[in-house]
Amino acid sequence: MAIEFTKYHGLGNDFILIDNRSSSNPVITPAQAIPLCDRHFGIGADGIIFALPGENGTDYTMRIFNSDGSEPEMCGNGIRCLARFIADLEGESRHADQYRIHTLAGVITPQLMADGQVKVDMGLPQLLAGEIPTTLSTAEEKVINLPLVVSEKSWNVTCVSMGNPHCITFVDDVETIPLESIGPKFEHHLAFPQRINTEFIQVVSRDYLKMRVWERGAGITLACGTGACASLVAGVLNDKCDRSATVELPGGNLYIEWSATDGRVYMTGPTELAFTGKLP
Ligand code: ZDP
Repeated sequence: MAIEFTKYHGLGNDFILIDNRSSSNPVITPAQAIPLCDRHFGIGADGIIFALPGENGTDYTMRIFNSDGSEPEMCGNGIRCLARFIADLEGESRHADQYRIHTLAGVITPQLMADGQVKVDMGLPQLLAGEIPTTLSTAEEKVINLPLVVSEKSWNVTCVSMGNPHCITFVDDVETIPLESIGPKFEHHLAFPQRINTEFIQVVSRDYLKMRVWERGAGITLACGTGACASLVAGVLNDKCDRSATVELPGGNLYIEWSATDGRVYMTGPTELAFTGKLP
């Protein structure tokens, strides 16, 4: 039976979306996801996302496979695309502008805004080394501005989990970072038992950050929502930025806020439908 799919992207971070509402098991396996995500032999995407029936009283469940077939806990740009996809699927029968989505990182709540953007309650960041996870500190300690040797160079890193793990380094100029060569060395460093997403951040001002990312399981991408959230949190922990800021990524801008009131991180950004198609 032909499987229909829809391609969406958030700032060029692109995903194959599958309507999986009639079953709790993804209709595509991680092994099948790899060639589908391939940009030459397949559809081309940074990952594949399934809209599944809600678990634990939520509206829907999201699962995602990276382009290498691994399964991350969460995906910021992806959950914005998922919210738009579900709204499009529901069409006339849609009665809410907010969804409660079950993910491996807990319940995440995207909201469709009147201007077409999607604002997501990304939940609480986790900061303890044991939660990231990383061995850069003892399990109950935070990892803020600690040295990590990669490629014979010592980098000062801060680690934040947004459900998925992130390692953030502040640099003077993100353009000079040889992402292609050092990204994989961060990703597979022994200090990160679940591997890691790696962000390099240039602080332009206290409310404007410039970011480049090497994603776990996907490599260089044009944007990473969880990464932008983790980077703002890292900026606040290092007193380099305010609690809200614009994060400029190669694919465009996200607006991120770490609320002083409820401690949760809010991400606002666009999504766009690219095309629909059928798998043979
Ligand atoms: O944690 C990981 O393995 C990431 N590659 C997941 C995808 C993150 C994403 N780019 C985002 O926007 O948060 C989708």
